[in-house]
Amino acid sequence: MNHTPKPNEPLVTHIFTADPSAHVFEGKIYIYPSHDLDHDGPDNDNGDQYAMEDYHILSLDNFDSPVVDHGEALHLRDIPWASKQLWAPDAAFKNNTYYLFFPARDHDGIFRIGVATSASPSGPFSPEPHYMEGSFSIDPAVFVDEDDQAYMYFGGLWGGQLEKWQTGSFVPDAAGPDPDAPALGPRVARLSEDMRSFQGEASEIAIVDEDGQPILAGDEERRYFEGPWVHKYNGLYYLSYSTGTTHKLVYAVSRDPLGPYTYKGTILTPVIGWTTHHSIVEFGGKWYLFYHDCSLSDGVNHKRCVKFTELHYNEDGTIRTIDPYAS
Ligand code: FUB
Repeated sequence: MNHTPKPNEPLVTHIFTADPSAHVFEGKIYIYPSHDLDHDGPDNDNGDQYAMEDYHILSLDNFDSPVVDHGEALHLRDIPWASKQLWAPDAAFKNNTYYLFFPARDHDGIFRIGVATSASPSGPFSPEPHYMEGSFSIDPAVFVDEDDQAYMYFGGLWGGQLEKWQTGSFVPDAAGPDPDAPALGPRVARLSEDMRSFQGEASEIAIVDEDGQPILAGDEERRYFEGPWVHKYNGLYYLSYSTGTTHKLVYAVSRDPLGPYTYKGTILTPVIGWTTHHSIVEFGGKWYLFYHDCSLSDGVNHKRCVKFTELHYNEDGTIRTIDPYAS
């Protein structure tokens, strides 16, 4: 079951995995993925097919060592506020504690974001009894800056419900902006020192083109859909994300973690399957992209597999586009 991983091949094959958030903790690579379930239920734009119930954490001592599956780290049954759909998680380390951030639907069917803690990066994680106040939608990604300030980026359209929060409250029937209006941006919140709550309300991030004009909702090649990730390279903040309907991973850069971010280009061309979701991490002086596709299930959207590949910067700080199937 445990083998040495190869670039652009499934990291593990004994379970379906997706949405990898990779971090270097204690000198090893830890991957916090979704754990996709093998079922024949409905597949729709609301994301009902993503019916996940637990998390397994994976680790690698380095890229020449076997992948370890640390087993169940957190289960839906142990999260009092959550009813279903444990979607894309992320993890962070601060205060000598490991934090696992995760979205799930609450008992009213509304996506919220919760936090669980552990003394070990591999868990098991103990959830807080309530979701984080002021949280909504999906796909939390937590970035801890060099000054130790932590930020949570989050939000996703369609099944992720971001459109429904445009007024600041949940409006069940709300649609997205018109195609010629600015696209909805991901949300960002500063996290409190104990990492369990937002410091103030979340704000919307602006993503603009090279002329400073907002990326429009109809610009599906570039507009934000879901799966944010922020990393820092040469003093610049890189916000990368999925374009959803056009199935790309793209990025924008800023000198401020809160934005505005200027759109730059494509990181990953479309993969097999509808969703595309990723993280970027530095290990041993090289940069890596972790992503998923549906190759392990021959293209079933909710049976995905995590992969990795090296990521390269050009001298001007732009990222070279990756075709995951180029030979
Ligand atoms: O895994 C469920 C959802 O699919 C994630 O939250 C999205 O980012 C997409 O990958």
